[in-house]
Amino acid sequence: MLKLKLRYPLSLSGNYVGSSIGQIMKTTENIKTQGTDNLITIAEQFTLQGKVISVKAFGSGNINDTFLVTLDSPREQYFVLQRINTQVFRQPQLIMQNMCIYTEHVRKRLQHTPLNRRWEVPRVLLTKDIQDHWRDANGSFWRAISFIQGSQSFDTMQNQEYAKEIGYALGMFHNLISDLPPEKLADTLEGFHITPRYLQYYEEVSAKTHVQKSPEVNYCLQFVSDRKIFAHILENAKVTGRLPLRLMHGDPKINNVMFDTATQQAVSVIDLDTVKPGLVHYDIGDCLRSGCNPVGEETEQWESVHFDTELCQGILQGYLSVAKEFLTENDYIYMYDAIRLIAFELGLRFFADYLAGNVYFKVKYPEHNLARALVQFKLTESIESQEKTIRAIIRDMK
Ligand code: GN1
Ligand code: MG
Repeated sequence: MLKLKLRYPLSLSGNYVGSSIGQIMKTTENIKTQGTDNLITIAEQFTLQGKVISVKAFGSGNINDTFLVTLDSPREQYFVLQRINTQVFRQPQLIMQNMCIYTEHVRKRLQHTPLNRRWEVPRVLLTKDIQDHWRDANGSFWRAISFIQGSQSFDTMQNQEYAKEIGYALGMFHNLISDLPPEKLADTLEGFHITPRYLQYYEEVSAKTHVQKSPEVNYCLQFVSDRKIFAHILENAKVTGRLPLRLMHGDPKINNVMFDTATQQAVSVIDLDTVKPGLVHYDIGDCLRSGCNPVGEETEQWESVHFDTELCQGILQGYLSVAKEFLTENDYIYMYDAIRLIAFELGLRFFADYLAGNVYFKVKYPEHNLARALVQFKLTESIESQEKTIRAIIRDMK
């Protein structure tokens, strides 16, 4: 049905600055590429052993700037250097504080009850002055994290075995923090995954923006309009106590799970910036919306986007093999809604950002966020059309 290539010019009334979320501003300044010399100097702040050989752009993050640092040290050959986007994460020191509490908790748990397979937790690397971050002359916030040795991640699901491993990884992540009280961690990103707030932001933005109408834009406008009541489902369940506040990862998409290159087993969950109080359902939804979309979230072929229920079964099987013990009856009841909601929510976030002039997610071209929104909405449609099957998978797995 939607066949247009996204290459027509946009007409916006101006960049939308300020929102009910209160954290969204033009971030171009913040994502300027750094000169290589400069990057080496920054990496050296975190280099306690060896010499920096190279610093290269790494991964496909939409918010922070990430680099892989190569050292000539035999002990630790790589580490990950990141510039935190402080327009999004307004208090980056809270991220570091949370990471330390989280890491310490998991380290103790694993020491007390070792697992019978490899599991790694990324370590915060300190500067020469024993600080967990470094501010450059422009005020940018830099931090370094250990690289999980001999591991790699994937943007799309490889096969059914990987699906089980991705599920296992999220389950293990939740399991290891299920005894850490949620209030021990700070809120690093207020409003994150609160769908009604994204809806409110979207309504504010769309009221102020005159975007050129096209079949794609009309489709998105209608898509959101038809699901306004549904947007409240998880928040209502939270407010009424049907779903408890727990700790969550916040962004357990498929490429945040690291696989051992030799054993092909999941060995770590990375990207800990949004580990904070929330619902595990945000994570379950995010993991499934990214893991069960075989063409990946960056495809421009949104007609071929679909939700693969076999992969869904694999992920849930892996997840429940380690998460069963802390899940309640209500947790199962809301699983289907979580999968549908988080796909919809991400589409809504991309679409709102497109309307706002691409102020939050990094883009490669002006319609990038519209293309991403279409992918998530098509995925949502596919989830909705397979509701019975997905609910049956969840029911049979309890
Ligand atoms: C952002 O930057 P990255 O790629 O780790 C976003 C997630 C989205 C994801 C979609 C803090 O994560 O919520 O699901 O893009 N992170 C934030 O790819 O908004
Ligand atoms: Mg992330």
